[in-house]
Amino acid sequence: MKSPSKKGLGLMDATPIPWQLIRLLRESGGYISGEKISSELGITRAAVWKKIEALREKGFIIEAVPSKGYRLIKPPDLSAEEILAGICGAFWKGVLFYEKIDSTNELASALSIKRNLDSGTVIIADMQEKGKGRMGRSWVSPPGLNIYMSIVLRPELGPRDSTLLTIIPALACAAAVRSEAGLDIMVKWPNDLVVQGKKLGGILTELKTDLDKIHVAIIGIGLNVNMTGRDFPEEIRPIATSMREVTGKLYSRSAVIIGILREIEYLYAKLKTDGKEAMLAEWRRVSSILGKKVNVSFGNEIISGIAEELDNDGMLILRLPSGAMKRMSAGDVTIMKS
Ligand code: BTX
Repeated sequence: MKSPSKKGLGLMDATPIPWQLIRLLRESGGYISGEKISSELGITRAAVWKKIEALREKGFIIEAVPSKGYRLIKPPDLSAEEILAGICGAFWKGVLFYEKIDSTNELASALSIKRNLDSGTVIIADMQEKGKGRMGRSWVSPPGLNIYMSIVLRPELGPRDSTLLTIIPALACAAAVRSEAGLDIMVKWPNDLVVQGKKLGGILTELKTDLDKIHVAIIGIGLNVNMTGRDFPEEIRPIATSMREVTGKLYSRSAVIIGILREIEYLYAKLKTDGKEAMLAEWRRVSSILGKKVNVSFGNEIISGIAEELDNDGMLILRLPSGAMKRMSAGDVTIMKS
C-alpha cells in the first residue's frame, strides 16, 4: 500500500487544543474573548492567537475584533478538528485524516493490527485511489466531494450478530442524511443506501473473527455528498446519486460525518440497553425491498422471488415461485417491476 500523507493527522489525545478551541468558538455562538479562551484552555493569549492562525491556515474563517474577541464564521468543508469538536466523548477515540489514500478500509485494517488502534478510531480520506466495494468491486472516490471513512470497532458481539455492524451504520447514515438534507434514505439489503431508487452510498464491513468472537470490525462508509452528474463516471451515472444531486444544495462533509458518528454512538448504546430487536425493527422499516419481486445474484447464480422477510440474523428470506423459502446471507438485489 502506498504510504499515506500524514497531513492533518488529528489523534484526539495527541492534539486536544485545536478541537477544544473549535468547540469553544462554536458553543459561544458569537464572539469569545481571547482571555476567556486562554483561561478555559490553560494557555497564554499569545498561544491562543497562534492556534487561531493555525486553524485559519487549515481553512477556518475566524473573525477577530479587538474589543470583542474571536468569532467562527465558517469551518472548512472537511476537517478532522471540526469532527473531533463535534463528537468527542468516551466512545470515539480519535480521527485520522488523510488527503489521499488507497482505501480507508485497507489502512484501518492494517493499522488495527500494526498500531493496535483503539475501538472508536475513525479514518477519513478526502479521496481514495483504490476505494473498495464488495466482492472485488471498486468504489468511485474523487477528491473534495464525498465521504470515505472507516471506523475501527472492537465490538462485544458474537459473529452471529455481525450483520448489526452493517445495519447500525446504515441506520446512522439514514438518520444523518435525513437530518442534514431532509432526505428519506432507504436501505437496500444488504448494504446499499438508496434515494429515489439510486445509490447514494454503500457500507463495507470487514471482520477479523474466530468461532465465537469478533476481534475487530472495520466499518467502511462511502457516501456521495456533493458529487454532481458530471463527476460520476459514465458507467455509474445511471445508478448513482448524491445529496447535492437530489436537493441541489452543497453540504458540509464534516457536519454529515458528525451526524453519522453521533448516531452510531447512540444506536450502539441503544443496542446494549434495548437489544437487537429495536435495531432490526427500524431496519425493516427503511428496507426498500420487503414485499417486492427481486432478483438476487450471488456468484454465478441469479435467484428470483419475493423478498419476504429480513430475519433476526439479518438474512434475507426469499419466497421462491415454488412457494419454498430460501434464506440468503449475501447477494446483489435488483428490484423487478411486478
Ligand atoms: P458495492 O459492491 O455494493 O458497490 C460497488 C458498486 O457500486 C460498483 O461496482 C459500482 O457499480 C457502484 N459504485 C461505485 N462507486 C460508486 C459511488 N461513488 N456511488 C454510487 N455507486 C458507486 C458498496 O459496495 C460498499 C462501498 C464502500 C465504500 C467505502 S468508502 C470508505 C471505505 N473504504 C473503502 O475502500 N471502501 C469503503
